[in-house]
Amino acid sequence: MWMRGGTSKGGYFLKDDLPADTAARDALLLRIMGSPDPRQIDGMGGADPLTSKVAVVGKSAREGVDVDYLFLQVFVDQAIVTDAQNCGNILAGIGPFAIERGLVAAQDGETKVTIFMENTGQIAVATVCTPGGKVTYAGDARIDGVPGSHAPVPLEFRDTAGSSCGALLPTGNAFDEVNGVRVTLIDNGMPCVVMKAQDVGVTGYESREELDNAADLKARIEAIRLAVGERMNLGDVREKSVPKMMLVAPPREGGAVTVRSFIPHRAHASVGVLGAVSVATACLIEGSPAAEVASIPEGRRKTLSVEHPTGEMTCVMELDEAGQVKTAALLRTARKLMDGEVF
Ligand code: NQM
Repeated sequence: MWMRGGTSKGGYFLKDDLPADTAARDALLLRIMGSPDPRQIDGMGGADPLTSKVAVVGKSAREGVDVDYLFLQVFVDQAIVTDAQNCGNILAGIGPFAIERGLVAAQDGETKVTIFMENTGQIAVATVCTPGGKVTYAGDARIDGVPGSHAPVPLEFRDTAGSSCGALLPTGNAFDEVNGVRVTLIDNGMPCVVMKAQDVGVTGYESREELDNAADLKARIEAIRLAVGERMNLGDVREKSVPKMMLVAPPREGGAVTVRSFIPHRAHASVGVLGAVSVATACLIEGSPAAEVASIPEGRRKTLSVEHPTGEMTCVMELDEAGQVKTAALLRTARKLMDGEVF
């Protein structure tokens, strides 16, 4: 099934429909997407990392969990398929897909689907609109970066800290200095390097195109990324799509912070879901570069609007008594685009 999940798009497969051998599976997925090729002309990929994504879904044997979800990023112009990152946008389509494929029984009204995210070993709960026991994609919810309105798919994340890096702050520091730039190395569901846009010579309000054309900036950011891989417990990140590089600036539209992200070699058209959660978390860390530019409301339940190139993404964060983020919730939508056979 081909679906849009949040602001991304990709192929959703039943685990049993793909080869069990990883090398054979990856070779098939490269062929399906048309990679490696900058235009992905001989495949389904949209010549953009945001539309060259795959979800592998199966019924879960874990207690209290409905389905297991493995996310795979298929590189556009390199023959790489990586499971080194999760994806909260593609996650938005998992609940509807699981119900459509009969992995989860739908209730009348709405159906909660508990999802084990295999990439990071964590749980998310999606609420899917199922009037009359059938998935509907129609509704009034709007998310920035997607035209029109659709059925809401609220997502709730628990205990995402240290998903891939082993700790929220893998170096234990609110910031580290790398190549002369103060950066927060953080992972609250997505490994991210968060720095002030002005510290790398931009405003943080640039468009995706402007950032994608800024060759010097990209080279500087990539040098920082390669330098921090080991420190973030991610190893050699040359062929990985993490960490994501996050450039923050003060909000301009009444939100909490503005972000421009590299994922990691192209600028994001909006912002990733878990990427936004990780940036919002960095804003709550005293002494971090993000905290210096962010505007944070009082209280243990914080609604943080993360402004991005095509609008904003609202993260609702619950903090515990020690001020640590306990849960994060976001609104996404998803839509079934095609159900059939791919070659
Ligand atoms: O951070 C793009 C996306 C993502 C990831 C990326 C995402 C997340 O927008 O949870 O959703 O960062 O590669 O789909």
